[in-house]
Amino acid sequence: MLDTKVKNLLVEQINKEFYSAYLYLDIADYYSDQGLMGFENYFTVQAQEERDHAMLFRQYLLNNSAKITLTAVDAPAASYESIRDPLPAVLKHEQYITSSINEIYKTAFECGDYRTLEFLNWFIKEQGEEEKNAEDNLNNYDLFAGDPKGLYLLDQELKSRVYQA
Ligand code: OFO
Repeated sequence: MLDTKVKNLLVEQINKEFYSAYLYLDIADYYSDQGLMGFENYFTVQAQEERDHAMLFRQYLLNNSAKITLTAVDAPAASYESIRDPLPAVLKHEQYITSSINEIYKTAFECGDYRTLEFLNWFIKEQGEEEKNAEDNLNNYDLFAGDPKGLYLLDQELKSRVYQA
């Protein structure tokens, strides 16, 4: 049986992952509105991955006979002034998610809950990739998107991202 603190943090993480999905869908919609369909594709795929993360937390809780009470997912509050704006916001959000997962890890460790640590290992690694991708997108934008041709090529590259379940 899961420790109550660990269980509650895992349930909260379901909400945070669905919020991430919502945030990225909102960003995808913003880019669609700007006519950048590669950026739109990239963040739509990212939203699908976030939904999958939420489902992994849910399944882990169910596998451990935990009772889940879902809570309301906040609306993404951001409005963007420029097409660069979402990119640092994404990096900041992923850093926040990393700290949230680290907090669950720390709590599980303190409880001697090695099963949950094993489950979280995938997410610890995944957050490294999430932050790296967010940094790369921001750096690529700053390096290459300074003129319409560079922005077009970056948009084309982001169009190639495919969702893999
Ligand atoms: Fe679920 O990794 Fe991003 O937020």
